Amino acid sequence: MKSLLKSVKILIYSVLLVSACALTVFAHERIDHKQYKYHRNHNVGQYARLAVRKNVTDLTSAEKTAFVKAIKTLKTVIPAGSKLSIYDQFVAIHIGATRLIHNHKGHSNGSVQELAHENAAFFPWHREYIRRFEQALQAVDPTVTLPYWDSTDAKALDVIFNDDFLGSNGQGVTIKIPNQGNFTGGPVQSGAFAAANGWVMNPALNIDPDTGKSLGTSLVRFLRLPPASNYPVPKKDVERALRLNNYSLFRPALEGFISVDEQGKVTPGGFIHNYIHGLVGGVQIDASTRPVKFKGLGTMSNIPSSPYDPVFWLHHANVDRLWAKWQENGHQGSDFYPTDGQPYGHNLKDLMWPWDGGMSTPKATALGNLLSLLPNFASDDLVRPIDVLNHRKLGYIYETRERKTQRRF
Ligand SMILES: [Cu+2]
Repeated sequence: MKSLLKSVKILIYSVLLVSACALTVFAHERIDHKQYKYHRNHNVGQYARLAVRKNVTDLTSAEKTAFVKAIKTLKTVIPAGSKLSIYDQFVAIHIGATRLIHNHKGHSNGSVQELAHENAAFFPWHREYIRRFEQALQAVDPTVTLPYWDSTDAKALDVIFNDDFLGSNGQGVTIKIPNQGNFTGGPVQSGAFAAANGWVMNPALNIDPDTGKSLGTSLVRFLRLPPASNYPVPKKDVERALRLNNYSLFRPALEGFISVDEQGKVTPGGFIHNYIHGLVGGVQIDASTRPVKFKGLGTMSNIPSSPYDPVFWLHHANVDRLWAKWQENGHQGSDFYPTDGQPYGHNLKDLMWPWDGGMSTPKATALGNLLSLLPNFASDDLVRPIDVLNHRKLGYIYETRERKTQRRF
């Protein structure tokens, strides 16, 4: 397998988010950055190799340690000229993608609200976003790749939420749920992502999307708080979504706004991707309102700032893996992505903010001017959904159970 991979000439695209300034910051850490200066559609010859994303339950303890260490390095390294660490810059980008866009040059449809969720670009935007994060991790430690959290895997929950990896449930807050009992959550207080161990969030980037107010500086989890208490996600739910042939049904089914049964009947709700955000962060239902209101309690369930919980990357690697699986299973290429009819940024050949050459700018948040916190993107750093349809061209693959077995022979 390895020699096969070596012999394959790979077109690797992508430009490191980490700016030249950030690279000088890293220089003293004896990292060869030349290796990571990939350029879109250039054959990078001897440096070409595919990153292999593994199931989190297959990571060795050394791999877990290296992943956590690389994340924590990104959390502390502040590129020259920036107010934020590289990690916090990534959070700011995610928030930017969820904010109202104005200054939308040359497009009448300037009222786009969401560039990364609730519409077609959900998959391509996050594919590009987490790949850049993975490359930032690799600039710290070239051996690190993003693990994925297969949420149908019963074992994964205990592997992830453990003090030897991403830390456990939050503590200190008790929530009484009528007829169901008392449940605990709150700030994470042990492991590498506890505030006491240096995981302190920027309060201006940890925002309640409903009120615009800050949610503070601590990573907060309410693991398995009802109603998002069932784990694992039923395999048949994911398989049913993967059988949908139409992107405009497959996307909302996997993102988790609807479920579609065998007869094609659509039921709204919170499933697969959305459900897992709630299972980690905790959601409460206000049944007194119509429509029923969901209130996110923890970091993962407040979508704009959710990358502050490091499990975000594992969850979205899995979402991306499932999209890749759907694509490889007869839904490949631009025939299976909407060409037009979507809000700007979501069509096949629309540029996706922030890789749009400065065409759009995010609205300020209630807590300040987000623009001043974002990294600079080069005017030729442009990405459209069509550019990311084939994940192998971005330089990575997923290790599946089947591939693992093949390797043994
Ligand atoms: Cu997102």
